[in-house]
Amino acid sequence: MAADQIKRLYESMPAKLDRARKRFGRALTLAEKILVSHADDFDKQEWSRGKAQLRLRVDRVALQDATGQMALLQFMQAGKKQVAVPSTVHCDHLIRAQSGAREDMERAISENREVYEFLHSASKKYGIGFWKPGAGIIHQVVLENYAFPGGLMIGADSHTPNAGGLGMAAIGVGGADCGEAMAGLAWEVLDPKLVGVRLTGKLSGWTSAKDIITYLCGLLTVKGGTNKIIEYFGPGAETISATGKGTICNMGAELGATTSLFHFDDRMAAYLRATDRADQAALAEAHRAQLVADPEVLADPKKYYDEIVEVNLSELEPHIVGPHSPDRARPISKLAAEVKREGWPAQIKAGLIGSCTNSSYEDMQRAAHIATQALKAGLKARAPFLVTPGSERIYQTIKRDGIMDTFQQIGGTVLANACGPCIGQWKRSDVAATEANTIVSSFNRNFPGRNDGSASTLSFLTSPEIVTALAFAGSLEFDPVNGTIPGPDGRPFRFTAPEGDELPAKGFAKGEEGFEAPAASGDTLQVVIPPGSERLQLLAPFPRWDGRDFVELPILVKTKGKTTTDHISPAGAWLRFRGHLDKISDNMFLGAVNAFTGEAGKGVNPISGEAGKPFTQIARDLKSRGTSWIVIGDENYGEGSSREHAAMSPRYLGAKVVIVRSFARIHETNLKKQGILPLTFSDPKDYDLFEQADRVTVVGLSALAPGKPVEVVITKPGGKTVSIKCNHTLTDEQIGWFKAGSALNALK
Ligand code: MIC
Ligand code: SF4
Repeated sequence: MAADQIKRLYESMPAKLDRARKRFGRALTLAEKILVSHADDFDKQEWSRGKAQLRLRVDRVALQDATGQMALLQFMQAGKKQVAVPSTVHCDHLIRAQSGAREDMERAISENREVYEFLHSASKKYGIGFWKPGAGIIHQVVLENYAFPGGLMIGADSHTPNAGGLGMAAIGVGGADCGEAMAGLAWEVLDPKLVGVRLTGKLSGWTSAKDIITYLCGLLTVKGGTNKIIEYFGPGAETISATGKGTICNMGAELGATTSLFHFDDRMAAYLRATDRADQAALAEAHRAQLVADPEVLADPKKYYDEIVEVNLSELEPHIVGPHSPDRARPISKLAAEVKREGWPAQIKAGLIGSCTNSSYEDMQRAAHIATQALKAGLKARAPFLVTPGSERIYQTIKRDGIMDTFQQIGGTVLANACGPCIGQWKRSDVAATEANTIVSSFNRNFPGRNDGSASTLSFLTSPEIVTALAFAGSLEFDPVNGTIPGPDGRPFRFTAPEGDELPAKGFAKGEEGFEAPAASGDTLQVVIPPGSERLQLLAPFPRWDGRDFVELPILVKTKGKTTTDHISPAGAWLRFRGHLDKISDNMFLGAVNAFTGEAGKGVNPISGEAGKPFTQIARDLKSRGTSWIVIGDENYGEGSSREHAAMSPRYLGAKVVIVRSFARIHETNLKKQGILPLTFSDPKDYDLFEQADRVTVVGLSALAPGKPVEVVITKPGGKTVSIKCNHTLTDEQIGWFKAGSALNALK
């Protein structure tokens, strides 16, 4: 974003903040400052945390190549000539890691040509900045180029909050939200509750920014942040680099938080300067007071935040989380005992560093510092070591400064500047698909099947420096802080704590930037979608609600336990169909655990009674018979990714209602946007009432109203009925989406 736009925002803020202080009768947190200064209409807006629906004007929209396809297809349906807010597309998810950066890139460009051409042509036509494959991962590129203190952005990716490292409120949303904001509509979100995290003490030694967030994941759990903004402050915050802050905010997504952010400080200004934005740094410094919370808030945080968490960084131990969930946390010193107790395979089969979460210069230097110690001692890495740099800038800089060389000397492979193994784009041949095996990474997510498509892989997450040390030990039972490993001479070898500069002393090196600006006028340009493509399919509108109640619908699936978007609509090899709704729907519920059988991905056809069929086949059969169906789900349903395919595929194949114990924020909105009715049991125990052969009726839909519970009647096979109450969070406008068949239909 150009400095003059930021200047305009900053100059408009004081009056808006004064108005808000008057109206609320108190001082403001940083999150509130950003929200009120981006209100579509401050005076008409109701402000009530956890209750009001905010209508906001965002400064920027970011899309990546996997979710961005649907976002753009939906934007195109709005019939606009140009995007209404600055927007970018980043080609990062579709590059498969196989044999190293150069070959992987060549393969990706040929395999994904159609998709890249579509994204490129649409970007050019509609005024969107285009970052080519290889330019870097969306969140790292946004941090380096676009994030700024006090801004508000949305992105079609759940880790968009990474920009909170620079004091921006950056929020992950579905593609439909992005399409609408790009079409010029206000963007809506539930007024979040505020969690204040007060950091004291100082990061040092082995402990890094990653440990703050992995510790908090354990403390707050994967749903602890739902519909909340997590705001970090306190003296400890200043001991964390801007990129370290980015890591913390990035993984706030693992808490389900709406977003996370830090108050503006000198470390942010230093990062802005190092990334060629001295003008923006100076602007932020000149407006410092409005880019942090008011002094009254810092003096008595309990009064202003709904919850307060205190973390003393001087006492924090390095942490590691996993397997299978990012909130399964413990200090690294406690892991060995747990590995034994649980019988997890101790041998580490791969160590992976980088990704959008931990790709900073500081991360790379600290990891290389560990590797250098081991090399000097004559040790060899005992597990394959893979590095995914977050951007071309990072790649060129670590190459220039010899860091890459160090990684290569330990036998590491530097992959393309892309998501790669983090999103299952990892072609692995060293273990069989069902072989239990352990990997460690510095990524942010570790759901089953995520990295290599195998649910038997146990994935642990920790800081890059700990991953590197573990790769030398080759064992999960090694505690690099307190333990030793045998040196080449048999004598015990002990690592010393990692060190690294927060910013490169010689500045960032630059390679081929990979950015392409849009055309000045796109009117005569065409968006390229080859006819008959198996990668891209224009969208047809979903049918309108017919005005009738849903009567005796069969249950396609009742899921048990964790049902993330990776369970509902897996990524990996399926990424190739992200622009083709019909084809991608073949992956629907592949990872979902059937509560009736315990089996993943398969169920019973409720009409024919045929058992052991993939859910998608059953759904297609029901659809061909004109029968709609419902989904029953557990806690935090739809956790994880922002991919709206997890809502669109069910909608496309006939889902009408999803009833769960609780929802993750982005997925609940995605369901609403696509015209599916998301309900929660008012008594979570009602989950147990649903059995395979039941039929489910939703009563009184024409009287659907905000805040009013809905009656759901379960009809048992013998005809007996049980009536329960369910809640929903639909606003008047969202009820309009439901009636129109989707938000997009309502817009037209
Ligand atoms: C992820 O980390 O799960 C992803 C892949 O980046 C997703 C987006 C997607 O599914 O394309 C996300 O986090 O939203
Ligand atoms: Fe890419 Fe992984 Fe980051 Fe998602 S979490 S944007 S897949 S690197």
